[in-house]
Parts: sequence; structure tokens; C-alpha cells
Amino acid sequence: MNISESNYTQQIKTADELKTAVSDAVDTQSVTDIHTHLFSPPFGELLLWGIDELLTYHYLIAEVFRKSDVSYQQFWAMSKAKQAELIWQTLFIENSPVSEACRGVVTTLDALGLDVSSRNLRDYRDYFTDTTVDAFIDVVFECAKVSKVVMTNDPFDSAEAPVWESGDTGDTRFEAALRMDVLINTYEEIGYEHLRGLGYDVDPSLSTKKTYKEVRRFLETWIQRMNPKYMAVSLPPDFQYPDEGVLGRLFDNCILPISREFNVPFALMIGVKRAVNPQLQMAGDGSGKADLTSLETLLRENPDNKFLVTLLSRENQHELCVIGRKFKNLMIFGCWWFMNNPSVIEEITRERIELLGLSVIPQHSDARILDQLVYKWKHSRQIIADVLVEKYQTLLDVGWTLTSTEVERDVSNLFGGNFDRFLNGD
Ligand code: FIX
Ligand code: ZN
Repeated sequence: MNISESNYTQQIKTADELKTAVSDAVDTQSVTDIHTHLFSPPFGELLLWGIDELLTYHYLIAEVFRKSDVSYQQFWAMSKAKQAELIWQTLFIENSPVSEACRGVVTTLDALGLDVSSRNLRDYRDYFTDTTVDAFIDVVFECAKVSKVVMTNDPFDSAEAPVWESGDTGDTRFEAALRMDVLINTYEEIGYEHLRGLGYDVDPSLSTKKTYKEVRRFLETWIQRMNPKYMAVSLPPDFQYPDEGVLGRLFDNCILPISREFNVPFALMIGVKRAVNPQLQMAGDGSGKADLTSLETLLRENPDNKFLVTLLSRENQHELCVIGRKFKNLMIFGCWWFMNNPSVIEEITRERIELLGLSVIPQHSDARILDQLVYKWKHSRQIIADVLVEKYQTLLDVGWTLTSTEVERDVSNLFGGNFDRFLNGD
């Protein structure tokens, strides 16, 4: 069969054929999940999995206080098992689990082959007791069709340190990302002391050439140790660039030069207001709209740097797409955290494809618990498929020809190709 014949046979003609071609491509294409909080097995207890972890996800903790009379003090004094039982009883039995975070647990249990109609927490616990973490990783990666996950690795975290020192992070499906929140957001409070403790000759105000050199040495060491896909930071909505303070000096003198030199992109996750309600602990962070002029300046003044960007405010998403049209050194990724809900994912995905075509990374999972890869990807794949069908249909309506191979190519780029090209290109 020659090329034109093979294209002809794959040509999509009807709306039904289109739906089938898109859902086949979207459901079978394995994905690189570019931002998670998962860890490979050698990191031990940092890798969270199982029903009690799923139920005590911080998204569900925020929700349980809205429906239960439990006080913050009482909740935090409970064991994890008791917290899970309270959340199960409150959000799944006494109320219907329709929020995205609740629905995610139900989708996951069902996809793992458990009987969700039984609502029997004991059976679900038994399932996890009967498996090992290594076996479960294979089950989840297969079920979620995930080929690689990028972890979030904090060079200041003593719990991670022994694994990095050992030089063996085990399962190669888990890749590293060098997270720099402590360095950038808390240099004066924590980062400085920590660096000194590790033998780096840095000054508290981060303002000397010697300090810049030392911070660069620190970053180089960790890049060599972790081989990260990117360096990353989460930033508040009022983040400013250019900046006279620690952040600006770190960006200009340390991070941006190293990011260029080692061809390791810098990921900015902008819009988080940490500890809006500290009583909720990790569940207490909020979001705010950012002024994206700073991002524009950063992209314009550093054209040889690559930036991966995701934003936490819905109000910023359209503006981000417009910026994406102006700067090829920007790769927009994922629907982060409060954006990771079906209605918002649909809106953002449509907006991105309309303004940027297929040159984005539509989603990441942000999974903190291994099992969550199952639902986060299942839910997102469905929405991405629906948006693609809508867009391809408008082309077919006016006589454009499309083959299933072309659909597969497009989906493969969205689910990993665009990320690889961004990392490896000039
Ligand atoms: O900063 C981040 O990477 C956030 O994704 C997390 O801090 C957040 O707690 C989270 O889990 C969001 O999904
Ligand atoms: Zn995250």
C-alpha cells in the first residue's frame, strides 16, 4: 500500500468516525505527567498511596470542615485512619460525593475494579493491604496510561536527601524537578541558614558576587545530582519582575544563567497565596489574580531562557494565552489545582487551542497520591477529547481532510511530544 492509499483508508469522514478516532487516540496515548508530588519507591514514605491517603488528600480535608462539626484541633489530633473514616462518612455517606475531589475517589476505586456500590471502606482497605507498592505502581501506570511522572524534589528536604546521596532513585519512570520554593521564597528565613549549613559561603542579604557564585554552585550541584527536567517555583499573585529584592537578584544572577547554561527550563507556577487559613494546614492555601506584566518582562528580557508556566487564577488564563502567542520561549502547561475541575479545564483547553493551536501541554495531574493518577487523567482525557472533537469537526464541516494518523500525531504531541521538544530544542 502506498502512502496516499494508507492515508485514504484512515480518512475520517463522519462525526462518529471522528469521535472514535479521537477517543481511541486520547485513551490509548500514554502521557508524560509533567508535574506531580509523587516519589519513586526508594523515597519510602514520601510515596503516598492507598485508600486512607486518597481520603485524606488536602482537597478533601478542606471540604470535610464545611460539612462536619469537627473542630480543627479535633481533626488534627486524629490518626490518619480516623481522619479517613470521618471524611468517608461525612463526604461520601452522609452527603453525595459530587465535588471533583470526591468524584475522583469514586472514579479511582471503580477503575481499580472495586465495587463502588458497596460503599464498604473495609473492602477498599483490604484491597490495598493485599498489594505491594511496586505492584501497585504498575497497576496505576497501566490504568492511567502514564509513561513518566515528574516528581517535585526539594533539595532542602532532609527526607529526600539520603536517596539523592545514594545516587539511585530506582524506577526510571519517575523523573526529577528541582523545586526552589525554599531558596526563592524563604531565602532570608530558611534558605540562607541552610546553604551555610551545607558549606556554601553565602551572605544573608544575597547581594554579593561571592554569594551569587555560591548559589550557582549549589544549583549546579543539584542539577548534576538530580538531572531534573526543569527547575520550578510557586509564586504569589503579587510576584514582580524586575525586582530589586532577593527574588530579582536570585533570578538574574543565579537561576536564569544556570537555567540557560544547563538547558534546564524554569517553571513558574504563579498565583498561590500560601496559608490563607493556617488552621487548615496544607489545605489552607488560596489563589489570587496576578499582574502578568512581570511575566511578559521576564520573557522579553530573557529570550534565551525557556519558561514553563501555569497559573492558579481563572481570570489570568486568557491573558496567558495571548502572552503565549508573543513568546516562543514560553510553554504553557496544565490546569493547576483550583483550575483542575471539569468546567474550568474545558474552558481553558478550548481557549488555549483556539489561541495557540496544539502548541501547549494541556494538563498535568499534580497527583500527591499515586492512585490519583487514575482519576485525574481519566477525567482530563475525556474533556480534552471532547474539545478536540469539536475543533476537528469544524474543519471536517468545510471539507478539510483528516486521518486518524494525524489525530494520533496531534494527541501524541499534546501528551508528551511538546514537552520533549521544548526541553530538547534550542
Ligand atoms: O505548589 C504546588 O506544587 C501545588 O501544586 C501544591 O503545593 C498544592 O498543595 C497542590 O497539591 C495542588 O494541587
Ligand atoms: Zn503541585
